[in-house]
Amino acid sequence: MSISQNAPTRHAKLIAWVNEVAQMTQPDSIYWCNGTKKEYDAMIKIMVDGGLATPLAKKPNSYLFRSDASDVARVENRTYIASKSKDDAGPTNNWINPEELKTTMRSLYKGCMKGRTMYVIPFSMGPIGSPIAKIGVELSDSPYVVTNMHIMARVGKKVLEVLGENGEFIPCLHTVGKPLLSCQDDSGKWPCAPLDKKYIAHFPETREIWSYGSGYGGNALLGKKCLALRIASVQARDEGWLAEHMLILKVTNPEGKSKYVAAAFPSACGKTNLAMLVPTIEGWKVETVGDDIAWMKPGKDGKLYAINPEAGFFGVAPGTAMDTNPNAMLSITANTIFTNVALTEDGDVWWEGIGYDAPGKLIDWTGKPWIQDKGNKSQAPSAHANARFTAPAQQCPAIAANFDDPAGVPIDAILFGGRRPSTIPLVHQAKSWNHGVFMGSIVGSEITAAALDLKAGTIRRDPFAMLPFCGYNMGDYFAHWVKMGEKNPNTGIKFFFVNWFRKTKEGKWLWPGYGENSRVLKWVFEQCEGTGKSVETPIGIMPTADAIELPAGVSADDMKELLTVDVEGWKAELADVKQNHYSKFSNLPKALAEELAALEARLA
Ligand code: O2Y
Ligand code: MN
Repeated sequence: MSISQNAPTRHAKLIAWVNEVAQMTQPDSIYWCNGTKKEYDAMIKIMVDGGLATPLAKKPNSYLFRSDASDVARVENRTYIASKSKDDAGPTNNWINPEELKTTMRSLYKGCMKGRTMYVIPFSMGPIGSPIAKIGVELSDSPYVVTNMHIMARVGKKVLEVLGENGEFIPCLHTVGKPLLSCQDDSGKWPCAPLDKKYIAHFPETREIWSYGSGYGGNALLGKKCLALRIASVQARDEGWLAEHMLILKVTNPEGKSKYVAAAFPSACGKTNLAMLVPTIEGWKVETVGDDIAWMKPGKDGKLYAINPEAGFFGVAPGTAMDTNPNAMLSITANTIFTNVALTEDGDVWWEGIGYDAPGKLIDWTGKPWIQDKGNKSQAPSAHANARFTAPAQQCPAIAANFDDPAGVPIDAILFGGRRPSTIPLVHQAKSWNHGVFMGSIVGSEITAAALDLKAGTIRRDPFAMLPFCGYNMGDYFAHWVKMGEKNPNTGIKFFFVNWFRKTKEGKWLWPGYGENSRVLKWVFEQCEGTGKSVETPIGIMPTADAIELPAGVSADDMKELLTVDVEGWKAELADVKQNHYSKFSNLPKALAEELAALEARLA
């Protein structure tokens, strides 16, 4: 099969690769995506006709999908960094020999698209043509992937124009791993391969992504975690920039002055809520630039300029409600893809934590009838814990006007955080760039259901929230951060560590979170301005007792506890960092060992 005549490009390398993959996977046809609404609608029609998508009467141009039970989340134990040397993947990644993996995967890919169409999806991560953006091309046999990529990235003809005849692109190969015999179709069932045949593979040296057997989220929408974090982190190291698992928001004070904040939180810590926060404090405004990923490059003025490489949100549905995240709820009233949520009788969606009772008889995410039984605490949820919505970022009422400015936005502050019931105060600020890098390197959180293969309820270290997403040795990644500080002394960036999840000994939340987090953002803003009320402590710079106005329900004693330096707790924390975390890295940068020693000395 030769495809050069149909290809809407003269990029010889791209055409050759598409040909080569087609020879191997043997699709019935090849379709080059152009990114139009007509194309989106045609893909949806294929899936509605095939029984894979359900139109939602209550949400215009929106559809519900139910995935297979083996295909509900990112699969970290099937995700590989296949660098030539194991050491380059480092102690925290799943390494495999690239040649061995390619041999295994090639035999799986052989004929895997039989009975299906192979879609060629040219996409840009970041505004098309931005000096910070990168181009990828995903080959996939999934129309679900095509429609989600339409929302999550910039797809189509314009991307091929920018790519020209010789432009650089990242090849991303994806299949659901379920070839169809002649005259067979999916019979309304989500196609994928069994768990032990799923592979999410990254080849950092050749900048390639190969994904097999999953049609879900981060495993299949390859522009997101695979390209924008795992491969981009390697490019960023080599090219002197940062590809980070960070939201970006714009805070504006009552006088109209704005600051840009990037923030890294492990999965399931309310990152989307913070990105779309509605402030409770008079006159302050928060706008969304991105909810998950930030690419930051040094500008001519020495500051770091960030873009959100994505064009949409792939947000967790359960827990999203008008009172927790109204902007997310308003972003998903139309033109949205829902996956693994429950369906109401009148054609709407429902999930646990949506803010109102389930209206009558539902169909749960597995396709079975479900009636809410509030008396039954062990009732299986109607929506999967990792059920998702895919919605265009432009639909968010809080989207910043410069969300897709190709030049990016200048970052003033970087926040780290995690779910930490004890020890870590509400907020503290780093004394220097390297102290900030140290803070990022020790991020830890209670884990939840976002990763299929990890036990819920325990705490894991998740440095910079990049543990599942760093495409190379994490010790080298820390060193890259240190080097970025040395090479860019004039960023002006201040680092902060926040913790919305402190509990009393009795297990009561100490801080209300959500919109009230704007009080902490206000202090961050003031610290960047040099007007905040602060005090030096052994762990860093902290707000004075009266620096942050108390929200309703938080007493002065609660605030005192939230801002206490728990010396014994910190000593235990640092002992844990040394023994169970830093000890994994034979290449830990000296600067971080020094930060740790200095903090120990200040606490002694
Ligand atoms: O489970 C998945 O495939 C998606 S995971 C995800 C999606 C959007 C934003 N962040 C994440 C994450 O795990 O960090
Ligand atoms: Mn994420």
